[in-house]
This record gives sequence, structure tokens and C-alpha cells, in this order.
Amino acid sequence: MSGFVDKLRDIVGDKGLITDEPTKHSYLTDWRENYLGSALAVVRPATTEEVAAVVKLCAAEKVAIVPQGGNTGMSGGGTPHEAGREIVLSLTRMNRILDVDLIGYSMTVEAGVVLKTIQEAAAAHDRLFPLSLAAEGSCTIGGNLSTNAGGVQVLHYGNARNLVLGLEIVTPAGEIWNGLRALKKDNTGYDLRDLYLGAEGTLGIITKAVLTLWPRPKDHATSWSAVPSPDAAVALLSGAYAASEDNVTSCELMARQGIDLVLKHIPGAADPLADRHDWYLLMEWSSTRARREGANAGGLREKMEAYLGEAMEKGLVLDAVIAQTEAQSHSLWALRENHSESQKREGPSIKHDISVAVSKIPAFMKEGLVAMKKALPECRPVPFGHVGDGNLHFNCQAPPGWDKARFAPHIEKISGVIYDLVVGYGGSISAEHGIGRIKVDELAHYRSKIELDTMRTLKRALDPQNIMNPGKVIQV
Ligand code: FAD
Ligand code: 2HG
Ligand code: ZN
Repeated sequence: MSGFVDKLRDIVGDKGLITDEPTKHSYLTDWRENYLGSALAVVRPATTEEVAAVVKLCAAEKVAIVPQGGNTGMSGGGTPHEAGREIVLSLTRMNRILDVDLIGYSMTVEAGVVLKTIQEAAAAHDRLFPLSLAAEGSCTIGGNLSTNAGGVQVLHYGNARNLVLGLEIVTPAGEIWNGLRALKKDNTGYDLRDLYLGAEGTLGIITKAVLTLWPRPKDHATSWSAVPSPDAAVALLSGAYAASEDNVTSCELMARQGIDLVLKHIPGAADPLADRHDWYLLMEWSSTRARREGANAGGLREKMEAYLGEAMEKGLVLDAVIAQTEAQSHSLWALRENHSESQKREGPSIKHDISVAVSKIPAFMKEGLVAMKKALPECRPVPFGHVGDGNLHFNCQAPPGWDKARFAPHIEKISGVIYDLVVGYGGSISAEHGIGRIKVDELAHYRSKIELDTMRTLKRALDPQNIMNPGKVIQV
């Protein structure tokens, strides 16, 4: 293999190649530490041309390629297999913002730009790039687009797919497709761009993208409400659209179990309310219309206060706080965004990243919680998520003190019960984290033959040698 590695070095130079085991390690395991793979090398090209040359070499030598961005994925899609001839192709050196078009509300970026950098660059130009998730300080836009990431503002701005105008792709043959068109309307045949969004690196490598920008909001209001039930939560959301004049940008539901884990594991986290409650709803309203200051001061905060006051009288809200400062808003958001980290520190868990219609969330929640406890009575359900778009993280924490080995034999049964229920509700078994490696069998089980056949046909046509992230999403 030294000949192959030497050829890689000829393309990307020493700066673009990692071959020693200790430095490779963090590229070979996933954020959840479910997998530890191996790779002939970690290759970090600096340009699209280098990516194309690496792919051409791999195609000629039949070495598989695992594209990787920030390696924050939840489904193991960016981690190589334990055995096999694979390289990890990390896009993190391709991290330049190439253009900001203020008139056209778009930005052209390389695939390895960290999401937070994109958000900050947009803000510096008085624009908003609305994709937002707890991993935004390390995930990359290439990974976001390849997983069609969701996050906390989907109900207002859509998911990653809705925020892309054009892509540049390196195909499994090492050819470069320049589809960097900044066009809102383009009906010229099949939409190739959409194929690569959410493909989790199985059809090609995203090297650049043209993103859509939005006007930057000038007024925000953040509330933290204790609600009596998920029914009350969806009713509160439903009324909030009109009450906010269509300015609801986030709506996140959490159960007390998750809050307890955050308070236990995250230093500085504090419960904003005096009493314990079973359910909480975090709402963010934002508007491009600035607050009125002076004698007649007012804006979203006052509207939110009035709305929550009325909701309290109706029994939809038990107690609530509205952030008065940006710092208070950040503290409320931290309680939500630290759920994943707290669950990880607590021990093993199963992530059920599911979606159902928003109106069905209360019934699903009731049935699902009973079903989960029935499958393993000692388990600890930790449901939370993006209730505003129907996406719940219907997670299951292992019983206290259990390690991965003890919990593993129960996972199939618990997940089977939950996914059957989700499908019964007309929902999806993967709302935003993708299939990766962890749900390959579930996809094959729950999707129809015609869908699976069509996916396989596409994969075989675009990647006949099966070198692009093989064994992820769908087996061919
Ligand atoms: P990686 O993990 O590196 O890769 C993900 C997949 O994309 C892999 O299959 C990989 O092969 C492929 N890939 C990466 N880059 C490219 C490329 N340039 N071309 C082709 N394929 C590529 N996800 C959500 O949707 N919503 C959330 O709210 C959310 N919150 C999270 C919170 C935490 C704390 C963490 C750890 C993760 C969270 N995630 C969330 C999951 C994860 O952050 C997203 O999936 C993110 O989009 C992955 O980006 P990444 O750059 O880390 O991709
Ligand atoms: C979130 O919404 C992420 O915070 C992660 O999608 C969810 O840890 C999880 O299950
Ligand atoms: Zn999520």
C-alpha cells in the first residue's frame, strides 16, 4: 500500500496527508463513539482539483472513499469500516468563503467551512444563514448538505435542502460537475443538485455550494414555558403563529428527564422556574422589524408576554419566563442544546430521530412512552426535539449504571417497537440525522421495494464500482 499512499502524497502533499495512527484516530471514530474504523490514510485536499485527482486515483486502484466534514454526524456515515481498503477524505482544509452576493441574497462557500463561520459571515453582512444546530461550532456545510441537516429553525426556514441554490460535485469517476448556479428557478431536466443533498456522501463529494441568505432579524423574543402536556405544547404553537404575526422561528419541546440530565452534567446550568414540571416548551420569535424604543417601546417580547398570559389563563401554560437579555436567551437555549452532550455523559442511549405530523405528536408521545417502558421497564425515556416541524428525538437512555455491552442486546427490540409505531403514524424513522451506517437495516425494512430499487438503481448508475462511502445508506 505504500505505493498508493505515495501517489496520494504526490497529489495533496505532506500537509494534506495523515498516516500515523494517533493522528488518524479522531477521524476514525464518530461523535457517539459507536464505531472505530480503519483507513489507509486520512486525505485532506486543499482544492476541488485535488479532490478530483484523489478520487480518480481511488477509482483506478479500487479504494473506497469515506467523505468527512466536521465528523459530528449521529449515524456513523462519516466513519470508515473496521476492515477494508478505504480512505477518509476530509474536506476541512477547503474552508474558504468565496463570495457574498448582497443583492442576490446568496453566498458561495467551500464544503469544509464550519457552519458557525457561515452564520457569522452572513451576520457581518446584515444577512442570516438560518441553519442552526448544537454542533454548529464544528460541523461543516458539506456535512450539513450531505445529511440534509435540520436543526432548530426548520419550521420557519426549511431544512438544509431548502437553503441551497447550487453545488459543485466531484463524481465517483473523479470528474468535476460545476452546478454552482445561483438560480431560484431552473427547470432544465432532472434536478441533479437534489440528488446529492442528503445522499450522505454515497453518490459524490460536495466541494462547493451556493447558499441562500435571508434578511437578518432585528428583534427576538425567547420564552421558556412549563406546559401540562404535549397536547398543550402543540396547541400553544398553533396559536403562536398568528399571535406572533408569523414570526415563530423555533419551537422545541423537552421532558423533565432531559432537563434533569442537563442540570446534572452541565456546569452552570440552572432551572429557570421555581417548581419542577413534566414538560417544557422553548419558543423563539424573531422579526426583521426592529423593536420600537422610547416612550412607546415595544416589539416581540411584549406580544409574547400577552400571548403567554392568555395561554396561562386557558391552562396551556403553567409557568413561564421570557428572556429580557441576550444572555438570558442563551442560558435558556443552552438547556435545550446540551441535551445530546448530557445524554452522552450519562451513558449509553438509543437515538430515535423520528418525525410524525405535528398534530399527531401528542398521541404518538403517549403511546410511544408506554411502548418504550414495556420493551424495557428499567429504561429511561428522554424525549425532546423540534416539535414545530414534527421531529422528535424520542431517545431512550440505558438504565442507570448500564454500560454499552449490557444495553446492546435490548436495542433492537426497543427500536423495533418505536419504529413500528412511527410507521403506523405515517412518520419517518430518520427525520434529520440520516441513515449512515446505523440505520441501513431499518431503511431496508421500512421503505417499499420500489423506493429501495430506485435508490439502488441510482447508486449503481452513478457509482458503478461502489467506491463512494460503500455500506452506508443502502447496500447494493
Ligand atoms: P460529518 O459527520 O463529517 O458527515 C456526515 C455525513 O455526510 C457522512 O455520511 C459523510 O460521509 C458525509 N459528508 C460530509 N461531508 C461531505 C461532503 N463534502 N461531500 C459528501 N459527503 C459528505 N443534525 C441535525 O440535522 N439537526 C440537529 O439539530 C443536530 N444537532 C446535533 C447536535 C450535536 C451535539 C451533534 C454532535 C450533532 C448534531 N446533529 C444534528 C448531527 C450533525 O451535526 C449533522 O448531521 C451535521 O450536518 C453533520 O455535519 P458534519 O460536517 O459533521 O458531517
Ligand atoms: C438535536 O436536536 C440533535 O439536539 C441531536 O439533533 C439529538 O442527541 C440527539 O438525539
Ligand atoms: Zn435535532
